[in-house]
Amino acid sequence: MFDKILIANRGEIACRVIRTARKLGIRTVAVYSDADADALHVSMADEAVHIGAAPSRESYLQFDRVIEACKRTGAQAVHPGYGFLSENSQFCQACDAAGVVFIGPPVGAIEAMGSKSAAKRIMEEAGVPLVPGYHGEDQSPELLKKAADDMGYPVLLKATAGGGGKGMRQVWSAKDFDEALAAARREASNSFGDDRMLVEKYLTRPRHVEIQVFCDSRGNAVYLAERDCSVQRRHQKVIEEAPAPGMSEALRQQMGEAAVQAAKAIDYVGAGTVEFLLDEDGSFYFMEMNTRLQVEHPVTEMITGQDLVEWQLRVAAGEALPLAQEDVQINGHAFEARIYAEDPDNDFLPVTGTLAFLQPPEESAHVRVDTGVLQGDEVSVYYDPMIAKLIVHDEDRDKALRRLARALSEYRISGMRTNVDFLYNLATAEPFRKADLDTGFIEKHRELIFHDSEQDLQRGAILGALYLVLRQARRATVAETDPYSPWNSTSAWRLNEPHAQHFALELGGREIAVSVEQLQRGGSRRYRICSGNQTVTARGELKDGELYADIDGYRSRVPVAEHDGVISLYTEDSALQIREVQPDLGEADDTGGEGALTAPMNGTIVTLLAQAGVAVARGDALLVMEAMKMEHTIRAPADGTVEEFFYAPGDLVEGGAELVNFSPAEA
Ligand code: MV4
Repeated sequence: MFDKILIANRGEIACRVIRTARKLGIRTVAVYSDADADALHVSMADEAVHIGAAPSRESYLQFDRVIEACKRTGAQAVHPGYGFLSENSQFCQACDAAGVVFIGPPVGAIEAMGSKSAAKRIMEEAGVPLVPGYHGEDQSPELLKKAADDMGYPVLLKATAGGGGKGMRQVWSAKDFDEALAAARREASNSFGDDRMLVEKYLTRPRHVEIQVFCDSRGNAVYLAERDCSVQRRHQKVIEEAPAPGMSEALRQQMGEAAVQAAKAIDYVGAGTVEFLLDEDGSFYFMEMNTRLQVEHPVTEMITGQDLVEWQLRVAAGEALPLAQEDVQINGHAFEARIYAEDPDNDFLPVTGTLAFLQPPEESAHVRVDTGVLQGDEVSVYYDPMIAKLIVHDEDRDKALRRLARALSEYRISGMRTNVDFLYNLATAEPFRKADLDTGFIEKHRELIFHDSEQDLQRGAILGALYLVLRQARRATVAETDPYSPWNSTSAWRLNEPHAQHFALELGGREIAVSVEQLQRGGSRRYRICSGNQTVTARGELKDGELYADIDGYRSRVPVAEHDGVISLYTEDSALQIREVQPDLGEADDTGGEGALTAPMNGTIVTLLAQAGVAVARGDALLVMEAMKMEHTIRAPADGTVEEFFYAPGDLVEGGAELVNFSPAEA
């Protein structure tokens, strides 16, 4: 076994490999870019070598520097993780030439699977089932059209040089074929510089089921059950599970043996994944083979009880596979959800920023969190925006799914948008619970999954407004000298009028109006809160970073985090990111000089909500004035202090009159 290995990767997979190496008593060397100098994987490793600037092409893909780092540190082997150099045959060759063991398959296997069409030909010869179709060299339109007519429509045109869903075009009838072929060729030529096509029978509701295979250098090969990865968005896996729902032992054996056959056809060694399309009638067809450890390998680990990185290390060191096929056991069910810094309301575009608040669910025998980041870390533009993989296991699918939903509801992240709510909606969607899976799942159930209903938003706004008035009250109390002084009143009380505060809250990409009326002062404050068509009676308390809310008698404890003006409320079924919409006070120079705030129009001062000389936060209500039968809350434009109020409650003010002398906090 190795004494020292180098991990040529970063993030969660680097941390994950280091954990197993440490378990086996193997010393570890990390490599890092400028952007990862303080990254978790660097601090976890025994040694670390800087290999270049932040962009991957200037660091993690610089395989000469990686090999140089192996030589410099005496690392005997290199684990490539996934992505980066993990399927780079040149890197594999360079390792061989340098006498560094590449923890993965031989270079010939990587090359054989590098071309989708070459891979299909190899599998065909090995007797691995392929989707009925044509993938020959003769590319004449007449021959391709005849192949399509013979197999029957719909068919799928796939660019030979394509992959990952790129360069695919459905053709539903013979009359559309010629035009579709011409268009697919133009697209393939533009995208890949290669317009060769293959034609396949189009499977209308396939599932993506992949088999984990493992081969050692002594001719042994096993399959470690399967994973269902059908829930994808734009060919990116979102939630994976093992075993595949509804998989019979017979079908598992058939697919497993086909996968082992595929691996043997290319003299495979190490961890590999054979991807199949599983049709509704139980037919399965080879799609591609990945010559690396997959992101989703933990679900296989959870149901088999095996550490696949340990298997990789043992096999790379020349040992035999730890288990024979008859010893492979499957226990229970596992899910993996990929937690990403991305904005579901903005087409899932990656977001960057600081993980201001990061509280994963508590780990246990049932809950595992594979991550490469800690609270306070940056999610940068340079790399995949993965925050973590959340893996759960239990004795059956229903129990495991309940654990997934709960763990997602306990995953608390603020400082940037994430896909956690989207994952929660997915995990709790009835069709997902019923395992009604196919590769079109997300599109088909879009309404269910993206359901920020008006009701949800209003409930979120009500909770947000309760938090804000309680926060106000606490600030006033903290500052109080005389608890009954009108200057400390936060009830917006005024003579002969119901006293209400109005908030405009931004959440779920919408602006929601909420009004809060205090029903009684002092003691345990009660409020009437209205938003849209919902009116509730609420009371609450802020304690130890949590909002104890009682909304119409329903009590809940809601963890809260605030960062950069964003309030994150972690309710049972979602993480609400709420921002108070600031009134447009114009540019700083429109407020009559440094710090002064002016009356937006003629009106009457209703109440002062801050105290001169007491620090306030950006967005805190300073005073309320009434104009044109509307209340206007004047808020702090920044963190700072009210030096002086120029008016008192009841005063009439003209539009444009200076109301407050405000001093922003030191930058
Ligand atoms: C297919 C197919 C239906 N019929 N081939 C998508 C990318 C590549 N992995 C192969 N893909 C597909 N090939 C035939 N003959 C449907 C897909 C497909 C898909 C496959 C697996 C996982 C997700 C997918 C999403 C869309 C389409």
